Amino acid sequence: MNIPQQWSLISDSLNSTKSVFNSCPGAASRENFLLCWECCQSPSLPGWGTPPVVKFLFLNSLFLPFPRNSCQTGPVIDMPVPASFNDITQDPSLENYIGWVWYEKEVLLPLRWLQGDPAPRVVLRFGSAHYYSIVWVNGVQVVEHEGGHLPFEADISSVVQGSPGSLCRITVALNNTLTPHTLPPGSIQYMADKSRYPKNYFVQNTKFDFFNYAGIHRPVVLYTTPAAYIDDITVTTTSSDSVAMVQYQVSVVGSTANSLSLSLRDQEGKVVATGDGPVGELKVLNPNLWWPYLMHENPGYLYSLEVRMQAQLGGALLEDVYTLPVGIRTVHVTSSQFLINGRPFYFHGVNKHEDADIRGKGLDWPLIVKDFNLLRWLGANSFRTSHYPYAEEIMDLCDAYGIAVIDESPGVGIKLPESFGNRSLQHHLAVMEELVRRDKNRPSVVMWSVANEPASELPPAAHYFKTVIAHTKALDPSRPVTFVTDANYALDHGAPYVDVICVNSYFSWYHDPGHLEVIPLQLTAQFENWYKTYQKPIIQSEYGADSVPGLHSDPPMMFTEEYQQALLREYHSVLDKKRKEYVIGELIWNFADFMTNQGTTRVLGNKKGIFTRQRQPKAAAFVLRDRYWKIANESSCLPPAITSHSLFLK
Ligand code: BDP
Repeated sequence: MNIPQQWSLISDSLNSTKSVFNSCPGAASRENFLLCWECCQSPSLPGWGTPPVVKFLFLNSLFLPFPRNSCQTGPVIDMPVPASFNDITQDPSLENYIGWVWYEKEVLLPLRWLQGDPAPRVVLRFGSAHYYSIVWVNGVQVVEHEGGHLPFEADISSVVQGSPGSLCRITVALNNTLTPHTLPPGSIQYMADKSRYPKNYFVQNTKFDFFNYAGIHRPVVLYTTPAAYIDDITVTTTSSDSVAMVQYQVSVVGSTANSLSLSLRDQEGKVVATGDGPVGELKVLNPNLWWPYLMHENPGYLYSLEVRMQAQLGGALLEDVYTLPVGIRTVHVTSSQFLINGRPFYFHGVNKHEDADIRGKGLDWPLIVKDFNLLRWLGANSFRTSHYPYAEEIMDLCDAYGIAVIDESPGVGIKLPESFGNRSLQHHLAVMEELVRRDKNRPSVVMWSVANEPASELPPAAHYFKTVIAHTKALDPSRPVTFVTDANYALDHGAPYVDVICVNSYFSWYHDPGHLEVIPLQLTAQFENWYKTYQKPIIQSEYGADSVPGLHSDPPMMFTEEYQQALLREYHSVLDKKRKEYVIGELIWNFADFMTNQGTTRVLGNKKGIFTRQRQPKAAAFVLRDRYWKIANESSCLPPAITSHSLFLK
């Protein structure tokens, strides 16, 4: 196979796969392709009990799978990647399956990837897999990774370069079991009562409210780099009226004798600054700043930083090139404001989920683009990645469209006392390292959220959140850090360490159900209590009500579209008063209906979406749309003439 051009194999109008590489320094300017897979359940692995057996065939449009001779035992199920495996078949045991599954795929690598002096470095990269993965290439274990939602990769050069011309077998064992020490945490409960449950019957308990989809959720790619390569780039920016500084740091692996040159281009392709060496500063005169959507007529302005490395290795001259989008912007928090480029920013946005019919949490371009069109229709300028890091492809579009992101870790449902111990803490720190490494250069990321609704009233939460937040700030001093709380303001042990108070409340839903009239009093008290205690700006990070589309009642009753509208309006009347003081944002729960575990309060999932799971608007979407455009119109910098029919294409 001949792949002459970087990206040519898989590029599309959105540069979708290129963007994966952009967020993975060390992977640019390289040949790459997506894989197709088989999956199967497995023999037993240490520490995880005896698993049943399931095999998947890893399907993908770019490469036809090789004949299914790689899995020698057990039944094989065709399985698309990226996708969750749960909703692909008609088998309820796979839908609710907990344990090991195995994916397998054979590919033939281009010969030139396997030869040369020095030969290129061949890397296998997963955008994410849920939750615990072990990967083998030709039977050799190449990487082990704990946790979903974040990428991991392995240098497989030494394994594949020994046998040019033969098939390369990639095998993945994946386990979706959650423990009190994973993120998110969970626990397995064996039902011992033999009169009520079959032998060895168990359930997985979790303290979060979304279906626990599993599988290989994001693209898997193979790519090459030279033997000496750019491993990482860190960029931060500062600016005054007419000058901006872009500080950079580049790390190279595989050679000490190398030279680095950098050039920064504007959107017209003009070089506006150049630099060299691993550390430095680029000066940009009259910069185009990165602004959020609806805060400027040209939101999401991105420069392009090209980093070029040359290295001498064993008599050969090696070159590696990486291109990073760079947005120039600053973020500051005062006691009552969130400032982007020195101007007050009000978050009028949503909470989302990665969730859809059939594909579960699997990456799906049509859905992603549809969601961005809906966000812009709504007049939303921001979202929180509730309750885990979203795909890099989504984050790329946030950078490009100017959607501000509160980037949340998978720290959701940390409720058990043992989940505040040192083992959990160390894992949480490692996850924050992975998240910051992945997203640190993104202008759209304006704040980190380390958790959602932990049991922060427990005393060990103080040390836990102090440590996680301090660690995150040490990794990235340029952004504020928070976690999202639903604890009482007087009892919260984590709140002293956050920069912004993010509070969830469900007045007249979970509390005083049906009593809309209590909202003004209770919400006002909520804001005043938090502000009096901490003098920090506050975001209403969740509020909302379930509604079943098509269900109506007047006067409004719970679960009707009218009740959802009325509840939102009650919240908005208080938010309108408090946003003049110290409330700096409101994020509806939720952008769209999403699947959950089955339960007596869930009718085919959580129905708090203002859009259905199929992305049709409920009545509440129009309430929110009027509101968000009204708020946006208060600033003088709207993009020109936006109508409901505009596609907002850039
Ligand atoms: C909040 C959680 C969110 C839930 C929501 C709800 O943060 O994950 O889905 O409640 O119950 O407390 O709808």
